[in-house]
Amino acid sequence: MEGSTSLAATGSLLLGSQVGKKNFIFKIVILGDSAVGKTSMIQRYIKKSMSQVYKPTIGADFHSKKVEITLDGQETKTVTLQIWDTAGQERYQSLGVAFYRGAEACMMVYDITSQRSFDNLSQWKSDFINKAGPREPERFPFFLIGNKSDKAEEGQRKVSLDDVEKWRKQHNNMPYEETSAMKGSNIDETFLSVAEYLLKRTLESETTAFPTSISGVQGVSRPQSNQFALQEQHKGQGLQGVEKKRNKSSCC
Ligand SMILES: Nc1nc2c(ncn2[C@@H]2O[C@H](COP(=O)(O)OP(=O)(O)OP(=O)(O)O)[C@@H](O)[C@H]2O)c(=O)[nH]1
Ligand SMILES: [Mg+2]
Repeated sequence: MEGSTSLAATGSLLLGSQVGKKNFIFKIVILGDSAVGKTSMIQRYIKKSMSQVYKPTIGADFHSKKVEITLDGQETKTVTLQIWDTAGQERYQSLGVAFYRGAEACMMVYDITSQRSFDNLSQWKSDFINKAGPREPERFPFFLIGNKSDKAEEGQRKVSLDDVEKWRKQHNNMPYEETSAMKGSNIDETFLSVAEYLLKRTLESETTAFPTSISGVQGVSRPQSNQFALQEQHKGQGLQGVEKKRNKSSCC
């Protein structure tokens, strides 16, 4: 099942659990300042289209998408992502508790042309931790996304990649990706890497007694902890990948 659901229908969801043998459901919360493109990213991912007219999200919306994932050496698993699109506008912030609870990953989005949206990330993160109350906040999987990468090609990047690198290092080497909901660049890949991470972590925790039975995601060598596995995986692809893209666009 794919699509969007009103909040009224969200009460009885099975979250973060394996249902039967092959169905995994993961709740992912997307947050960040107003107009950074959270809704657009989700629309692009689920519907393969987005609106250029800005319509602020009120409260939150939730969407679901099924993906098939094959980890190295594993049979294909079906994963259902429940993606919670939250409102960036200040006036809805008090609603956060209900929307954040039970999240298994958080995608923190800023707009690469808005310094303010980047400066507010730390506040968004601590607010999420306070409201969602994860058991081990320092190990909770946060992902940093710089959206509107299409504007970098037009020379509109305002947030320096050095600042991004510094910030993510201060935040436990948070994995970083750049996306353009407008062009559809790196959207599917970013959601997929979150889904792969969550699936891998779940499978590993189920087989702790047999630690050699699970290999890394996309060829990543066996991690010491799940979170570090992802960080290592992204270390080589995140900012360096961005750097490559930037060079490419400036050269051609
Ligand atoms: N150029 C460009 N514009 C984008 C991109 N993503 C979103 N936008 C535009 O940015 C505006 C805001 O997008 P939304 O997706 O509604 O932003 P939001 O983060 O959901 O905002 P709130 O719901 O208020 O929190 C819209 O006019 C989009 O068309 C992108 O990748 N590139
Ligand atoms: Mg929105």
